[in-house]
Amino acid sequence: MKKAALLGQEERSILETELSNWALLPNRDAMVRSYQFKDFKSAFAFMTQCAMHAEEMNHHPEWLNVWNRVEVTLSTHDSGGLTQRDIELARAMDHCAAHYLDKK
Ligand code: H2B
Repeated sequence: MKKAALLGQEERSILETELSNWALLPNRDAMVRSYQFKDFKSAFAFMTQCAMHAEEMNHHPEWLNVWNRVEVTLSTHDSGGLTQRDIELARAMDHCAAHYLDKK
């Protein structure tokens, strides 16, 4: 598959608008967000739903779960940095999270 192009400056400004809960890492071309749910069950249900999306998109998060918290790092390994694929996965994850965060 052709390598996805790295995001340009213009495209990265979405991190200040729609995806303002995400932040750029200082030491790596990647974006991070932390989600906090009401308990482990919600956190894991969220992860299960995200896993299905990730597999469908063939784009996978780096993540860490500690009880009700899920820390996510997104970057396109094949391209060595942020691409549109990360934006799409971030959107999908935020969409899934909204469902569980509402029930906090
Ligand atoms: N996930 C992420 N985050 N970046 C990738 O470059 C990537 C992936 N590539 N999931 C896919 C799978 C690739 O490794 C397979 C071989 O298609």
